[in-house]
Amino acid sequence: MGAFKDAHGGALRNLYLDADAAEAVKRGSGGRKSWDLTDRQLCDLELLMNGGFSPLDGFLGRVDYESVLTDMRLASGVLWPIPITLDVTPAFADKIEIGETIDLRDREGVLNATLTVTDKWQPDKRAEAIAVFGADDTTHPAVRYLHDHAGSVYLGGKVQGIEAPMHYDFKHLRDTPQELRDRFRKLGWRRVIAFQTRNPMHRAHQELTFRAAQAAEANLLIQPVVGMTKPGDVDHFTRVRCYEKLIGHYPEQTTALSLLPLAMRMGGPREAIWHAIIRKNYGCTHLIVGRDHAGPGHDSAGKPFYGPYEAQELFAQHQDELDITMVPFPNLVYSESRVQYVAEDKIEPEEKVLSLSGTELRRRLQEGLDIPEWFSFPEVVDELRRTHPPRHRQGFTVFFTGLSGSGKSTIANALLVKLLELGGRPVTLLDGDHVRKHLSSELGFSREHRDLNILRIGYVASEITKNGGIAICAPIAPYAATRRKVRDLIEPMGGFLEIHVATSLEVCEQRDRKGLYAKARAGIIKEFTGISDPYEAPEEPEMRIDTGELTPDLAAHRILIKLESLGFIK
Ligand code: PPS
Repeated sequence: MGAFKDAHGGALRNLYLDADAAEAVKRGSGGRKSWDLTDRQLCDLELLMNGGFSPLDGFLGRVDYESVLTDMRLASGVLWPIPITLDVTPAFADKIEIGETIDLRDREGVLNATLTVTDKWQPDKRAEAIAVFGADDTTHPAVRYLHDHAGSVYLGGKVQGIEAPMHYDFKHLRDTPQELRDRFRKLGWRRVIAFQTRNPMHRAHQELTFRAAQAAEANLLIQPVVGMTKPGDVDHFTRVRCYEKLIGHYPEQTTALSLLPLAMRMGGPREAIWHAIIRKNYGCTHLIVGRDHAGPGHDSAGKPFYGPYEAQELFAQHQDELDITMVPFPNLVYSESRVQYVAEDKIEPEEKVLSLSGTELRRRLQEGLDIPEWFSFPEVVDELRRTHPPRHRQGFTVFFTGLSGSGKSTIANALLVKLLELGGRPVTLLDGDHVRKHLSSELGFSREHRDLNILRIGYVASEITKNGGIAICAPIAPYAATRRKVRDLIEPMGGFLEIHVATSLEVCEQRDRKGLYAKARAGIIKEFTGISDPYEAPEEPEMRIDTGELTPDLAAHRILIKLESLGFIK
């Protein structure tokens, strides 16, 4: 076979020490430095230790790293497309000597592994992004991760496994490569075709996988990624419940479901080859590669990062070297006249095709609208509806911003009462003054402290929103960037409405209900918003309220109408 098999005979790595040796390493950890693994590093470590990343036996050293970037191969010549690196902070790296062994721990402090450091270097992240992902464009999630989250120094070296990362969920669906290989052997499955997915599976996916398995005369392994996928994807808990429902739609005893704790990079063609090597390690003989495999979507110019069949093409070029066979698959679309799914390229010019985009599916879920049976199985849709209730049952946050004395609190209170009158969801008011008393009493009004204050409010509001409640926030929140962070925190959890109470400084100062403006002018209160501290007015709030024109009652009423039009109240 090809170089991959020659290099290590197709054998699985198992980096775990036996129980006694692991115990001894744990006891000796007193003098060693310790690195707290990020979520992504923990995913990578799990697959290094259990052999999912065979033939790797640790985090890449510099020579291997550079060779992976330029040639898609380890220095030994073995095909390996994605750099598996341990990124750390410069402060941590400075303390580490080459040859030193360090502990690798999860966020609870559990000792998962040790790393004997052979390499330490500062990577050229731009070069890495271009070599691996094709562009240094932070619209690509892995490029964004590389620049915004990954540490600036890489450590390389061999790993010794002490303890596998703990998973409390779906234990019955988690297998190591060795366990899956053993299961296939026990079941007599000699040909196994793997299907990789990070999305809920609908009828088209079921058809595609079933037909691919038939064509390859193989049993089917559905192996969804549950480590890290593309930000914004449906959470894995919901997806796995959907897959469990779907599995009943295959002929009995032909199909297995097993979860893969992989941290995807959305690296398209390179990622397809990586997925193949991993699936081979898990005992599969075939891998389905569809349209736009592991695609990250569009770049900052609005163009797709990779061509639709680029992953299939790169795979085909390396097929001889890979001890697993690609089963390329075109997109399937639903033909109304044939009442079945048909390969996209087999559709006649006049044939009517039904389709439902991801955006349309989300809209229908949000609005509680029908999702047709040709598109998905009713049990799968029910499962999706449980975690994606229609908007009128989701939580939301109304975030007021405006100068001191602009009328935020008065309108917020009016809105609170009107929402309580409507009933159905708990409502919490996080007013500026109240928060400063109960949540942020130690904070002042420097930019740093204001940001902390607003992020705390954002955090509490996001929890309320996530749990289906209503949060009304009414701080000054003078900085646009901080408000943006709060929006980013809350929007994935439910609704977010920014409301600018746009009362002018002159009017606020004229009213001066608390006498604060007079004190600010006299220099008694420092850093006072509007007088001696900036206020950045929102450019595109969901609503702007001019309290010169509207009474608080009417303002609150207008907000209710807005909420109704968005579907958040019925
Ligand atoms: S911030 O910037 O969002 O953290 O401010 P916030 O938490 O909303 O607090 C604003 C209330 O604190 C009083 N106060 C000040 N405001 C602005 N600047 C300075 N220096 C200041 N010192 C005290 C003021 O009463 C604000 O209440 P509201 O309800 O906005 O009038």
